[in-house]
Amino acid sequence: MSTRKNIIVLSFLFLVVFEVGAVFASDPIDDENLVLWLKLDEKIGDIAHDSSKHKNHGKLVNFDFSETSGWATRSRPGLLFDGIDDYVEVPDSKELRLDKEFTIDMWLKIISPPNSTRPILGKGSCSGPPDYAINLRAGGEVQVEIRSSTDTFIWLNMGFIPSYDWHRITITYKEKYFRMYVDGRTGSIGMSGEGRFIDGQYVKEAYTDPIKKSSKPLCIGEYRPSNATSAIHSNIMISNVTIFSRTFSHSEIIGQRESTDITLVLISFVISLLVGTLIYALGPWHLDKQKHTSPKKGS
Ligand SMILES: [Ca+2]
Repeated sequence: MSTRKNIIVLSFLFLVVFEVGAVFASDPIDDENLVLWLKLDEKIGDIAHDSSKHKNHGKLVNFDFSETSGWATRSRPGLLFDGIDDYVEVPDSKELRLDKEFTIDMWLKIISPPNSTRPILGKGSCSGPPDYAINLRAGGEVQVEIRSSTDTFIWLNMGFIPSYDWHRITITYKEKYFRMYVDGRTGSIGMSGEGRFIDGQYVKEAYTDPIKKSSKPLCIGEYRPSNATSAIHSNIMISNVTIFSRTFSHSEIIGQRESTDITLVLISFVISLLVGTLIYALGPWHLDKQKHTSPKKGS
């Protein structure tokens, strides 16, 4: 077997192993750093089940289970918030009190771009300033907010997210740095705010104080100021919310973790199988073989 043939066969085998691995690696349930995993694909009932080992199930509050409020039943699974009073409350637990390192990863679809800041997800946002939160600013700009134990806070605006379409939002935090991504990319959708690019990634230096760790629940879709009776809500859809107590690797950030993407992996596997077969069938070593055998015929 020629060296060139060995290289092509080994490359092909690597591709197969990589893609089969991608199928099995796409399930985060075995990750010991998984803190919360709300798939939001229930389609029935008023509980958002946590698929992590911690079982921090969320309670749906004020959902009408109509065309404008509740589980999505037509297209992609998810939870639709009416923007009037719908929210999900996940009880406080020690795992949800995030510390020096974490990743929040979720899929978001903006139904109505708000004209003022609205909540997406916040630890404690149902009763005053959150420990950490993801917000939606006027026009549909995603914002991250982190509060310290001394009640100082920082925020970073990620850029405007197009409405009426699903986008993946990923926020990582390690030591004193945020890294923020939309659809696995940094800086692709008009980033703004006070961050700066480091090694091609949009980074915000955070306060060195520890992150605030209140005993308040994690709320999705509601912010209620501590000194006010009225709360604000968001007209959005959300699916596949995960929180990890570690930062994602680059491949996890650019990769996908949806069941539909396993189909894509399988399709690309079949394509690579066909391409591999074609390369093998038409490979240049066949020409080498002809060259080597022809003198024998002549002799
Ligand atoms: Ca409602």
